[in-house]
Amino acid sequence: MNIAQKLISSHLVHGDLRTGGEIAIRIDQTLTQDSTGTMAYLQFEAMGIDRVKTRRSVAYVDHNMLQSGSENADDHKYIQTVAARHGIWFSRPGNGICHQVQLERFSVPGQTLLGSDSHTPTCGAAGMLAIGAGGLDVAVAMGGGAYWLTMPKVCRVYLTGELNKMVAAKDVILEVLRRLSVKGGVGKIMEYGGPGVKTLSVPERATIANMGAELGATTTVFPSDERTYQFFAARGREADWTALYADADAEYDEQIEIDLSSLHPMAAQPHSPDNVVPISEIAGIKVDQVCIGSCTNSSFCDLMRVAGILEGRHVAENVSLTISPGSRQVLKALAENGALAKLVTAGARVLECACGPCIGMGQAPATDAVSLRTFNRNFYGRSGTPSASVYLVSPEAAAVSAVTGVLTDPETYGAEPPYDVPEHFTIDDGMLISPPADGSGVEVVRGPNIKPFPQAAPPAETLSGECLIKLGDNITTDHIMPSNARLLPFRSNVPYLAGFCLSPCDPDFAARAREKSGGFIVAGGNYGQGSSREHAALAPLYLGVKAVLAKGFARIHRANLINNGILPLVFTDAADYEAAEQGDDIAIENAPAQIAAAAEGRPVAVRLGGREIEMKLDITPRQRDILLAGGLLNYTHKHRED
Ligand code: MIC
Ligand code: SF4
Repeated sequence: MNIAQKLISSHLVHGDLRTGGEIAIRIDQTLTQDSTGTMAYLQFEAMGIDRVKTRRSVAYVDHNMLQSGSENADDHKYIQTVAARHGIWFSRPGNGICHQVQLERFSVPGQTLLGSDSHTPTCGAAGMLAIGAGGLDVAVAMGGGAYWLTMPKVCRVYLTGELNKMVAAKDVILEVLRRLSVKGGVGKIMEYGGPGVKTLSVPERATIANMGAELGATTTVFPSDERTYQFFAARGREADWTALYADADAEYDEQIEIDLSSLHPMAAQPHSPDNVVPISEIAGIKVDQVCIGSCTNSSFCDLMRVAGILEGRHVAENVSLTISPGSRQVLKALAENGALAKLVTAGARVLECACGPCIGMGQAPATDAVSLRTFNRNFYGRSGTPSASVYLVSPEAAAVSAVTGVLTDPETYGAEPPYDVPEHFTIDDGMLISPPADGSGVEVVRGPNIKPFPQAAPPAETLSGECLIKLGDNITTDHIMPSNARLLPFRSNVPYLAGFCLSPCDPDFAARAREKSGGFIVAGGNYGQGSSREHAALAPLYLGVKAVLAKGFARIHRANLINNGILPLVFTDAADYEAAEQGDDIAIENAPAQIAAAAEGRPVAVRLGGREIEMKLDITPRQRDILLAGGLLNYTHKHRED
């Protein structure tokens, strides 16, 4: 077996390992962060379960950190108290980015992790099966329910050779994105193997696993080997380590090969992580801002390389350089060894250990600015400045360019400064709060910003309305439910957020949806790529959207639509998509019967702008029951009653 098959088969509670079939797996660990967490915990509370049934569940606060009003602090209080009430660990604001802290403190090779954040696969770097999902799926897993998914294909990424100096793990994943695109990983687990793997440390593997999310992959896995052991031992966690390798005769559905020594520094150009070119082809672009950090590139090793490059140099006058360490442990280690002083001396603006600029929480660039970021997403408008051009690069390229003031290929800049990795880090879990043995006495504090979430209802006999908007390919959840510093504080307030639904595509969308009492969305391929945010389904639900008619869907968003009772219908004939127009009348007669028949593989008859067309609703019997029950919460209640 390959590693993915080993991880799945040891957790399988339904189905078998045949590609494309429906499987269910037991979940050992869950994580939430604050921007998806409030909703996940409201949903968990609605399920009426007293204490989580996982081996470990952790609630992080790392996204909504700008307290420019009372909203975020209120949400933090809610999450802290609801966590204590139900047996969940709490990682306090300031302790770090969820994926970095989870990897450092809680990852366990061989276990499963479900997180309400699309970059949860980061822990695949330590041999976990770590999957991102919507809040409702995570709530169900906290209650002991299995996680259901389609058995993915397994694509081996066979690594040979070794990275050259100033070439980084970031360049490996940018190369994979260049080759496969943001749709290339859909329905797949990316499994790294080959002799090149042992040349990569766990933090380097984490960069690669993290950005597997940008391929649309279900997750990414690495073996748990000697290097993994070193990572655990340096953090006093030897006891959590076990070995995990693919069998010598393991088979894979697909394979790509990368010779690490052939790679050169890359950049993903605006506005997509797969718009990748070698930096040498575009070097010289004047840079206004450089941001180093995020769950992709904020490890101790990343920041040590940055400190080495910046030592004795200064940030160019035209550049603002920000650095967000991934965790308090990273920050502390940099403080203890003097690297922090080098960063500050060079003119870096050191920010909190949090997502920060990656999710547009501050540091929006100037109008028309060029911003180099070590992050994972450069979707249109995500930085908070729609006219900005965001390029994704390695920490090395970012640091070198911060000094030169123009986009610079780090290979042209001189030798890579060496640095030492401590054999043992100072361990301080003082910002992690373990839950009380009995939480029944804990009072859950709900601020005024926490509003009830919209709940789906079983489908009506006829679903009818207008095509409210027609969209193109690769619409991200940042388009559907933007998350800038002004909107992120309202993640517990769907009625307010709904007013901004799809606003980057059409500022009048929400008003139109309200005026028409709901309707339908028509879209191209890979609809809903990016974030796991359930709000991209909850806001349309609140606005009365009954179905999305698209050429194709991204995995997590599709599950979020079904979990919230919205039909994800797929065009079987591209001409039908071409012919559709905003304002077309749409109707689906006998909806419940058609949904039931769709689970048997039958097409769904849709009247679209006066034409009768057939669409595909590719659902399993369980998904049929979820849709007919009016969403996952109703389905879960019903199942418990049965
Ligand atoms: C992101 O990177 O887009 C986020 C913010 O971390 C999201 C979660 C969210 O929208 O709250 C993600 O990746 O799932
Ligand atoms: Fe946070 Fe950015 Fe990572 Fe999302 S991608 S978890 S916003 S650092």
